[in-house]
Amino acid sequence: MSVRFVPPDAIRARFSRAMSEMYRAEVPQYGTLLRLVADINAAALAADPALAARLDAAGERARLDEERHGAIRVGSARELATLRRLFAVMGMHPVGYYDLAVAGVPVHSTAFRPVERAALAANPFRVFTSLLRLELIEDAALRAQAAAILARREIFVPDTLRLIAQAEAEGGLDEADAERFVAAALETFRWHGEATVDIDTYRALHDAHRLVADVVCFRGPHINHLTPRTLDIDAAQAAMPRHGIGAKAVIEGPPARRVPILLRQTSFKALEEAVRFPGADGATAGTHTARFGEIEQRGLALTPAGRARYDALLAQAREADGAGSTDAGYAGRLATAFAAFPDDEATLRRERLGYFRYALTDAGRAARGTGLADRPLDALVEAGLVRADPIVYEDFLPVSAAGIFQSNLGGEERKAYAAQANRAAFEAALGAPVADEFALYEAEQAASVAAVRDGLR
Ligand code: OOG
Ligand code: NI
Repeated sequence: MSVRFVPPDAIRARFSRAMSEMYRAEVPQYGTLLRLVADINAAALAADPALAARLDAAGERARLDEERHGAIRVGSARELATLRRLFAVMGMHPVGYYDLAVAGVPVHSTAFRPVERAALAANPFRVFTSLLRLELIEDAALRAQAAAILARREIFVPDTLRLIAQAEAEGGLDEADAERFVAAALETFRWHGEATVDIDTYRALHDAHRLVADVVCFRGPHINHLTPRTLDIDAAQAAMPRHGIGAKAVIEGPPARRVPILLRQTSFKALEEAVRFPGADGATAGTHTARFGEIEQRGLALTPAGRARYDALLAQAREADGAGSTDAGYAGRLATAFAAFPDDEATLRRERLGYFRYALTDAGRAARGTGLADRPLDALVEAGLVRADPIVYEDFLPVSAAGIFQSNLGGEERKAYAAQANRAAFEAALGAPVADEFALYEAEQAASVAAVRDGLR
């Protein structure tokens, strides 16, 4: 192998930057969000040196300014499977299965993201990727029409397809081809102000579900938001109106806590944008609403036991009086429900509710060879020989994702589709299984424990 390949981490970092620049040019409010989040993060780090030191130690501080996720929606198995290959060139792999039909959104989804710790530290760019479930369109004629429109479109430019195949065959891309690849891949996610269908077709698909129109009526899966990561989402939520940005009513996910867990998210409502619809007698002017902005705060990854407790408490807050999550009392109900969830690291760790990365302290390194290697982990931590740092949650939350979708699909919570989750169908379309996110966190924790024990031996 004589060519020098650009590492996938570097291609991903370039792609993430290029997407961010494109979206900032397309949606100026996104630029405002980026500035707001940068200010809030700088203030949070200055106010909390311990947090800054910990993020430094975990390799998370450097990535913070670059950190964001995006979201796209596609319409066919071929599109999804090709995206899988495209993202693989950049070291992004499908993790997790999210069923959104239960929340009245006719899609199921995965997140393409780096999986190794070093890759996450280099650049954690993730793309939440949804596949339309055409079978959930009730009207058979409309369903067939949507399928026919999707079958005709090509969302990738020829260079993208060629360079994916080349990277697969040769094991990577050299500098010039990596550059070409990023530029070509970007084209798939660009906004098009011109629909591919006439306005009547758009309206019929829109009436089935706004999301169906969004996926079917355009040349490609325009990036619909990019989300920077903040260290203080409550400050971000409060700052949005001051910057002329209308925030959604409630922050999705867990309430504010001393130890952040999982993922909290807020967004601004999707923009109503001018679109031209082609027709026999020339184009018709109309609008489409899809693109928005979002901010997230990430915290401790929970174990299955922790997650089950989270899901139960969230359901309790949402279902009290059947009120859902949009009314004024929700924040209070959420805080009340989560009073039952431990909020200090030691308890979360001892009760195995969250995942931690373990490492020897100086005292621990000094204790090498003193017969402590097989002592219980909790005892080693309490003795100050081992430190435990939270492993950050790198994934998404289906209930939150549904809330984000809904706030951008006209506000109301929609009724669930009767259809079951169908992970097997999703993986068949993807052409690969999705990784189990819990297994990834578990493996990282286990590797850190093994390293600690080795270091003590
Ligand atoms: C994806 C919504 C989900 C998140 O952060 O949970 C999402 C979409 O609107 O396509 O991005
Ligand atoms: Ni998002």
